[in-house]
Amino acid sequence: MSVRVGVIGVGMIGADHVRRISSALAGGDVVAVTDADLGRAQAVAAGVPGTRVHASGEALVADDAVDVVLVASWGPTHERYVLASIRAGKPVFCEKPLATTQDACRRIVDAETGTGGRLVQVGFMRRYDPAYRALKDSLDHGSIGAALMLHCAHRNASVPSSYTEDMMVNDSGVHEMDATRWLLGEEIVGVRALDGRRSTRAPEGVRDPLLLILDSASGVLVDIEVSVSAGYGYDVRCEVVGERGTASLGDEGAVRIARDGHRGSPVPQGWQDRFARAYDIELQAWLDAAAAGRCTGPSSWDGLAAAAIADRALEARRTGERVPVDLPDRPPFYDT
Ligand code: NAD
Ligand code: ISE
Repeated sequence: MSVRVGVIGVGMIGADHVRRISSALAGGDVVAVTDADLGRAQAVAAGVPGTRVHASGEALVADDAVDVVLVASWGPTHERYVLASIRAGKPVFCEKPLATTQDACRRIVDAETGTGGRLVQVGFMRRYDPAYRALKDSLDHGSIGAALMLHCAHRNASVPSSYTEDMMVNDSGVHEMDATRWLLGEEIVGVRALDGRRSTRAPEGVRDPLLLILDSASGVLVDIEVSVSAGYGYDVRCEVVGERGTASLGDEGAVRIARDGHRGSPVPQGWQDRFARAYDIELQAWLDAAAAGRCTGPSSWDGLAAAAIADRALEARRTGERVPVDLPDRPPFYDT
């Protein structure tokens, strides 16, 4: 049986997810879409016969023909659509970030924990990426001993003109905040921020690049470079320094070419190609879980924990100080 999917926000990734569900994955049919730009929604719907266009996200959530909701609109709009889905009792996949502040995530957690079971999966797709999974396996199996430090880089070739400075933290760096918690299996307790020399290619009004330094409950130090106008490509790196060795993300699927006196492999140009398999795997897992009446993967709690780090990182960038990250107790609802 296929679950009937409604998609809110069909910009770059929303349209890609519509294509993915309609032509690459099993067990899901896109039946409805909406977007603040209705022309865009109509264009996407035209590519999937039988898909209806709703005038608002709320109308899409209320549609009886929609079993599950996928939210891929801009971050600040996620909260209202996730809350609407929870109120309607419908499973919802929300692209990261769950919401752009810890307070907004708290409202989602409070609403979800008042229901009979999890409804929300957050789109932290690094957890499904084969290279990240292999890295986590090497840590979990003790191949390099206990982790001491993590060096991460998140480089975008470029970003759209709508990109704001805070997004370096709560839209881009938030991936590494979640990946770090997941890889280490522990919480972050403090964050510092340092600005690098501003790139002449930096978007207007954006101090780019940025270095964040996180420390974990057990004392692991994590540095995260966020660069959003790297130009040469989309480059996501992670190296774990352990007591007995190091482990780094592999170049999953990359071909090495030797020619004309050079040897090397192409750099992905965007998240679309670098994480294509991860998106497939995470959304297939979401569809399979929904068909089985379950909800798995990164939870609202994970969304809240990442937003807590992002909020403090923004404060650290403003103040120049190390800012502690104090998470509230995790509700037992999220134990399984
Ligand atoms: P985008 O600007 O290309 O698309 C966003 C779409 O949302 C636009 O079409 C816009 O018109 C629409 N929209 C804005 N406000 C809306 C509202 N209130 N109701 C309905 N539609 C609305 O942006 P994007 O790059 O596709 O990003 C969308 C979301 O996906 C963001 O949260 C972003 O962080 C996330 N994202 C995740 C990944 C990933 O690697 N997991 C990659 C890209 C984007
Ligand atoms: C975008 O929203 C994503 O999530 C991409 O994966 C990330 O690389 C980019 O910086 C974000 O803006």
